Amino acid sequence: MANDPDVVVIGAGFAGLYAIHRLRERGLSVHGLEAAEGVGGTWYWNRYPGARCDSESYYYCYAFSRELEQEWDWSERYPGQAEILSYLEHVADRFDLRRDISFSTTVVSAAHDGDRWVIDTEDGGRWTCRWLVTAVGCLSSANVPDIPGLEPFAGEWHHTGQWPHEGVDVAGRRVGVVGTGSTGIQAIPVLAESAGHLTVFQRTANFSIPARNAPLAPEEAAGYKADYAAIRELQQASTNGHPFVVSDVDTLALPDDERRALLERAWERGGLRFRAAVRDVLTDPAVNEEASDFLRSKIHETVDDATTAEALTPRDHPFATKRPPIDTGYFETYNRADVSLVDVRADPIAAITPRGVRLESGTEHPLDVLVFATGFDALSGPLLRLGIRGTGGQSLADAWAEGATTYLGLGVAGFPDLFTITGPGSPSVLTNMPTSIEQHVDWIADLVVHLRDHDLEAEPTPEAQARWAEHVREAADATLLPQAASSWYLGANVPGKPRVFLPYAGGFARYREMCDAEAAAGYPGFALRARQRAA
Ligand code: N01
Repeated sequence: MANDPDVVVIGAGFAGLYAIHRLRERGLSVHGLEAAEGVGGTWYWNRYPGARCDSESYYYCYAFSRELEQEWDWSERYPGQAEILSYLEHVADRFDLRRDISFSTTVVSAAHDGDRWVIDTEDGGRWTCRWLVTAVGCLSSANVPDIPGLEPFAGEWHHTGQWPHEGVDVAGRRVGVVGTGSTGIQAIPVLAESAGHLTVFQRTANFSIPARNAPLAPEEAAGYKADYAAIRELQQASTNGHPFVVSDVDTLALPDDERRALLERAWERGGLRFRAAVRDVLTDPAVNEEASDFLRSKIHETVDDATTAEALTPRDHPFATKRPPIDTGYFETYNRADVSLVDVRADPIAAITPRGVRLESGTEHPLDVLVFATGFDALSGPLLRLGIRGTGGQSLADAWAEGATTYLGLGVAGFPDLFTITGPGSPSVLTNMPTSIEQHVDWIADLVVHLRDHDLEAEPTPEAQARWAEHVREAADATLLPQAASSWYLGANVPGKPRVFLPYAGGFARYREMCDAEAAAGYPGFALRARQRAA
């Protein structure tokens, strides 16, 4: 298959590794192209201090191999970056995936020539294939704000998603962090431990729930291993791909003390389960306000200085309408004498100077190290970077000029035989990613086999795509999610990006059923055509 496999998979993180394995199993020749020097995707790049998964280890992993589930031992309730990377390296070796991956190979363009995809790489390589599968992740395109003066900054600066492998020495130095999303909230307490002084530049105060991370006791780990069949069933039937049952308690009907006790128990348990403990939290404004108020009160209980506590208290969006971070000692960090909070909503960053950060008021914060925990051009960004062109040379960037639209998050009208794992319009980032990834890969593999067996090509019909876009919008509007004006779910974090709610908020189980129905009905949302072979 000299540079011409049946399928090219771009990316070798959770999605790409499983796609290579699964497509191979189905008898296809597959090759992976990966920009990094190794496997891991998100977990290869995000090596910032404190990087850890917010899903628990026993279910933030593949479910496709019962042997793998039993063999691998997680050491903590929430797996750290290095442990997840080791896991993915183990998967790559165990399933002999590396022989079909080119590393340090960045895709610069991918064009459909009427018959095949032609993929060019930065190093001058060219690959052709019938089916192109993108496994580029949803949060892999770093968003470094365009603040004047970054070039002449005399200190060093880093984006958390491109953290140097050798680490960054912050010991005794003046460190600034811009951003208080999930990443900033994980990094800030760890950076504070060794920095000489840490300054946090906060634009939007965020809710956060204690992770309550701990070593995984051998009996607990053994319990999960014994129970995997039931755990996987729960995940498949869930809204978010987590093995939690969402509470059926009507919290508003409870007396005040019982409601408070319920929230306290959820707080003590910690993690993303807090959200599942409060029924209707994302659909009923009154329920949400109770939970939001409870979390605000915890910030005020934790942070000693009342002014700092209030500055850290979110009042502009309901709880969980932005992706809820979970933390280890985040709010407590602001009680340290060597940590200060700067409200850059009140006094925005005007420029980076050679010495540090200057605010619009003229105040300058001298820094040795500046950390951008400023997030990503999410979901559509990683796909737009690939330089994809479909029928008639139309670019994906043009097709998505008004916002990213897909059919089921899996394909785009005008782009034949292109399949997008966890693309815009899929549940992806609203779920436990490995669960969504496996569902997508299995579904794509079935479709590709169908196309191979019947010598067809496929692309979504414009009608099916328009219906799906409308459904994605309705699903978001049925929740409180669009109320967070600064959310990356809406593209609001990237200047000039169209405001479209990108992930599918209708729930994982419902989505999976719709995908299954699409396949069972013979793919009515796709135009299936006899292949037009090039002369
Ligand atoms: O990025 P974010 P993230 N000036 O976009 C601020 C996943 N994740 O990397 O809210 C000043 O959430 C921005 O402010 P605002 C998870 O899905 C998972 O933290 O736009 N500030 C915000 O505070 C998560 O949601 C895990 O006003 C600026 C922050 O930067 C997603 O990744 C761990 C600014 C960006 O927050 C993204 O999280 C970490 C500017 N010009 C992340 N531009 C695990 O589970 C942006 N900000 C392991």
